Amino acid sequence: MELVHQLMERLKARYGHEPEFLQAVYEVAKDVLPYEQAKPEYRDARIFERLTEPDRAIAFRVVWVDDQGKVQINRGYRVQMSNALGPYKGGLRFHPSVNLGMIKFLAFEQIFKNSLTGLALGAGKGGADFNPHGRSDSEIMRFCQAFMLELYRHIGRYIDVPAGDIGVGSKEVGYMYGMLVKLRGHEPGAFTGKILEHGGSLLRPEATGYGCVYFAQEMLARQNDSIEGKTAVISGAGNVAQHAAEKLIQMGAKVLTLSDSTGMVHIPQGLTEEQLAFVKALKQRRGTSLKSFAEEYKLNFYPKERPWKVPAELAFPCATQNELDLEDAKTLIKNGCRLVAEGANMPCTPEAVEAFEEAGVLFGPGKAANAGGVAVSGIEMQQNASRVSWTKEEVDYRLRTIMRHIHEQCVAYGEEKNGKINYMKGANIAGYERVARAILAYGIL
Ligand code: NDP
Ligand code: 2IT
Repeated sequence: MELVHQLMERLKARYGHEPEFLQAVYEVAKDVLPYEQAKPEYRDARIFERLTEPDRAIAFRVVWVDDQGKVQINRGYRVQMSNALGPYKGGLRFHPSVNLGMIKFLAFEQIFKNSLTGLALGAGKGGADFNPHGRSDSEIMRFCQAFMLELYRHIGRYIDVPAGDIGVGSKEVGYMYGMLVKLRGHEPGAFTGKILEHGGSLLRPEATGYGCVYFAQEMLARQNDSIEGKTAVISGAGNVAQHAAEKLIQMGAKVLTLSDSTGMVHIPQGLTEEQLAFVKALKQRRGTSLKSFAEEYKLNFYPKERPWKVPAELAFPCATQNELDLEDAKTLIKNGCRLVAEGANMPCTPEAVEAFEEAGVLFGPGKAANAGGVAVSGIEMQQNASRVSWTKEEVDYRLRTIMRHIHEQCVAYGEEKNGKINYMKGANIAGYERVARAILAYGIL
């Protein structure tokens, strides 16, 4: 642990103002550095430490005109973290809290996640401090076009392939990809999360949420248990939360909550498909509140609250980072929670993760549990490369196979002496091992 401490001190001196990045590195370092020590080739090549420094970080100005005719100025980013396994790959986040440190944390997580998929995907992430809440469609279009006027220089199907994340769905991808087509011609493999007509893949919108539930199913199956009949709490009401809810309902679970940046809604009878359709329609417009969903169906809405006080057997944090802390973890454990699968990136604080592990709660870290999204992005790239479109069944089969494979790797690298699986450790080491082999073979670059 001395080694971990020394590395963190070095990084803190340089990046003390990037708390999420330091948190993400620490969570991997505590498992990977001791492992690396036992492998002289990797240790001497300082592979893990090299991975904490991005290949490059691009920051740029985005200027656009709002509906009132006023000039608006935002900051855009693309962090190209590692292309050891393939072109840089990862989403774009549009949220007022975006800064370089946040994008670095997400790009760093992406290294291990993308490696776990087994596909030829490097790691990157980007975004802007643009707040889409309350913006008109034409404002969002102009922002996306202005953003792409700079980003296009840095992306390409063999170089860097962006996709969506918070605040970026298929609509925003359409506007950005449209600008790329205008500037450079068709290159479907240079962007994923596209609509079908632009070369998108069936099931890409569903993939992160569905994959997260498939991963939870694998964790339960190893204990001869299943999702059917279980109660579940979900945070978030966006892409990941909606599709996690959809798959949980299909598998016979009862979804008791959803949440958004304004608060939490409690659904004691369990979310119905009709109610889910209402939420999907509501959230097509960014900046709308779940309060109107609660009003429509006479449900209780709790402003500013998160779902973790509602007793449930399964928990799926699917909104944002650090949205579930130690107190929340203790409450969930006290109320009988058996499994937590992270749909979001780093939604649980390190203290919460530790509490789950100590209490024997099955804990699926985001880099494993939410890898279904980037996996189907990889599958979209495969279809684009061969100019074919696979059926929903074909893509779903591939997604399930990849989630099962990720689970197997977590088990292989994360089994403790007592037979329990430390999924975080398993995901960190399995993800690292594949990247390390690739980097070592390139030589010192
Ligand atoms: P969306 O923008 O579709 O939805 C995000 C949801 O989280 C919204 O309900 C939003 O509230 C809520 N939210 C966002 N920020 C905050 C905040 N600071 N506090 C409280 N609530 C917040 O994004 P996604 O569903 O795509 O992403 C959710 C998470 O999943 C993120 O962590 C993302 O990195 C991760 N992820 C996404 C993947 C994808 O394929 N999209 C793949 C893998 C991980 P509101 O509705 O009020 O805006
Ligand atoms: O966090 C993530 O894995 C994503 N936002 C999806 C990335 C992608 O390239 O599909």
